[in-house]
Parts: sequence; structure tokens; C-alpha cells
Amino acid sequence: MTRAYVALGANLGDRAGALARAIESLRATPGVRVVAQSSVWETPPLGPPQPDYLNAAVALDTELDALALLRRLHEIEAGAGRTRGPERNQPRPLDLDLLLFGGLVIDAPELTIPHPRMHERVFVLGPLAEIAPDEIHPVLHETIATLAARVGESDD
Ligand code: A4P
Ligand code: MG
Repeated sequence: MTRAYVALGANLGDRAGALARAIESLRATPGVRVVAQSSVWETPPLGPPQPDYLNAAVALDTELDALALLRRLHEIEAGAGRTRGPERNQPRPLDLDLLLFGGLVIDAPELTIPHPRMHERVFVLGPLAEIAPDEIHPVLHETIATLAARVGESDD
């Protein structure tokens, strides 16, 4: 059993509904137990001009391996009408990113853990710090609370 953390984001359509349905889909996934869920944050978009996001984070205990969990996240995104273009940072009805998976460190094209940009982003660290302040980032060796406080201070 592995403790994993997933970031949720949505900035098109019924944003709150998309986050709620994604959490329901995770709850309904065999081998996945949702053990904590942050509040929902409304955040200004990082990237090109686009609508504001709703962001949240959940903690899972899972029997799936990291790649199987990622594939399940992609299925749930597709079910919310998400299509993938070549460009990053485009508006989307649902984005699910795998942030942490136990203490695992993976650097492969299909899956990088910890998520490579999580430590720079208030919209990830804010919700995550509500549910996992004492988790250690396995590459930076600092707690989520420390990383969240630091990113909250900077202007970018
Ligand atoms: N991939 C590799 N590692 C991971 C991982 N740990 N979790 C691969 C999820 N996916 C991972 O992702 C592209 C590929 O990355 C996937 O095929 C997967 O195998 P994607 O979800 O298709 O593309 P994306 O979402 O556009 O890229 P990414 O990197 O998730 O986007 P970002 O960088 O997360 O930016 N502003 C606010 N306020 N709130 C947001 O949530 N989100 C974005 C998306 C931009 N601005 C935002 C927000
Ligand atoms: Mg993504």
C-alpha cells in the first residue's frame, strides 16, 4: 500500500463539478482509497491568458503501481472531456497530476515523480499543505509546509 498525492485543476466548464466528479471516480477505483481532500482554491492562471482555475489536492492509499495510477488519472481526465494537444498550459476541463508516490523518485518521459514543477506552484503547494504539511519532498528533502511557505513569499 502506497500513500500518493494527486493535484486536481479545472478552468473550463463546470469546474467545481469536474473536481467533485474526479474525486468520486477516484473513490470508485478498485485498489484506491481517498484518505484526505483539501479545500478548493480559486487561482489565477499560470501561463497564457485563460480563465481562473479551481485547484485542489487529494491523498490516496493505493495498491496500484505508479504507472497504473497515472493511466487511471488519464482515463478520468478523458471522461471529463479532456483532449491533449502538443502545448502545455492550455485551458482544460480537468487536469490530474500525480505529485508524490510514496518516497519514489522516477524520471521517465511518461512519468516524472515528484511532479517536476510542483515545488514552484502555489496552486499545488497551497492545497497540498492543507492535507500533507509534514510529507517530505523526496528530491528537495524539505517538507511541503516549508516549500509552500517559500513559494507563497515569492512574486512569481
Ligand atoms: N507526466 C509525466 N509525469 C507526470 C506526473 N507526475 N503527473 C506526463 C501527470 N502526468 C505526468 O501531461 C503531459 C504528460 O506528462 C502526460 O502524458 C504524462 O504522461 P498533460 O497532463 O497531458 O499536460 P499538461 O497538463 O498540459 O502538462 P502539465 O505538465 O500537467 O501542465 P502543468 O505544467 O501542470 O500546467 N494555473 C493554475 N492556476 N492552476 C493550474 O492547475 N495548470 C496548468 C497546467 C497551467 N496553469 C495553471 C494550472
Ligand atoms: Mg497534467
